[in-house]
Amino acid sequence: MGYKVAVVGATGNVGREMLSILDERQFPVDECFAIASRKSMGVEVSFGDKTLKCQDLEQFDFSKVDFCLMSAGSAVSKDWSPKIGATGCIVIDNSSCWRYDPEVPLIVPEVNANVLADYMARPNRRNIIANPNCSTAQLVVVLKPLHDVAKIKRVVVATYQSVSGAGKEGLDELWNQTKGIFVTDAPTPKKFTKQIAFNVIPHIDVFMDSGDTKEEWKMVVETKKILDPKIKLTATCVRVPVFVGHSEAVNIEFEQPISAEEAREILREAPGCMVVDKRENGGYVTPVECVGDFATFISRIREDATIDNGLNLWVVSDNLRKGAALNAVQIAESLINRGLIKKAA
Ligand code: 11C
Repeated sequence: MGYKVAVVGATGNVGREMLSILDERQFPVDECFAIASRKSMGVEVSFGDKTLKCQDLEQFDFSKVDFCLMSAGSAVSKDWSPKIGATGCIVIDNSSCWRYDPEVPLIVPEVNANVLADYMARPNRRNIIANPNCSTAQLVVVLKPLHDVAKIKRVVVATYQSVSGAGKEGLDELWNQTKGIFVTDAPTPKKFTKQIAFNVIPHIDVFMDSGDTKEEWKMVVETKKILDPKIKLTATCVRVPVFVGHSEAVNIEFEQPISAEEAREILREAPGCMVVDKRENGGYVTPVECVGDFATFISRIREDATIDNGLNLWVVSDNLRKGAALNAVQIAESLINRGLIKKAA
């Protein structure tokens, strides 16, 4: 008595995580379909203890499924998400293609799942729900419970983003360069603009006219759409030689006073958050420790004495999970738990 789910982009890093998370969370799946481009037809992917053979996106009948978890890049989403949505299937889209469309809800369930009821009541909805960028998802999960108590005025964030955010090519480039530096010569950068092994690069996505990168712009626009348009946010997004797990150094200015101890207590109770904050050697979380976890970890919670009502935090999460696959599955769970979805015939 479950649902039929299609994962589009099933051979990619995020697609594989989607399949794994559906199984780990015992999502009520009656039937699961792995969908990919024609060149990956027949490729096998794991779904729990089963193996699924990829089917061709162009040939698949989406009218027979309830949910389509879409992670095949913006170009595919632009073309396919509206077509799939038109069949009645709910598309949860992980690309940046639909996020900024005012008709499409952008959802992080711990923050704004309440928006879903209005959306599902709209007769002319396109059946597309957007997943945010990974660096935004983990940030807003932490900002929301603090905002509810002390109202956030301004956020200054610096990110330390893993290469898996750039897909398999990003992972391969870090691996090959790291080996190359010791064994022969480091291969010339292809996916990244400069050497990523033993280096950091203050550039993710394209440059905008303002001088910000699009990754930085996304953090601003998405935080406003998901949490509160009044929050001012400025970001510097940096690629670091870490395989999986994005980290963020976050400075927050609040309207009302809030102590580090109060923030720690609030975050301990907050959905999706896990506080690990001992003021001793190793009493904080680093990206390698968050891999494979569902939580967003918060460490180094302390007051910023240079401003009124200021706090500093260190936030770490698995970017392929909370930043992508987990959030998408949670959106589907929210629709089910709120009684907002009917099963496909
Ligand atoms: C990165 N955040 O780490 C990007 C990946 O808008 O969904 C995800 C891009 C997006 O490179």
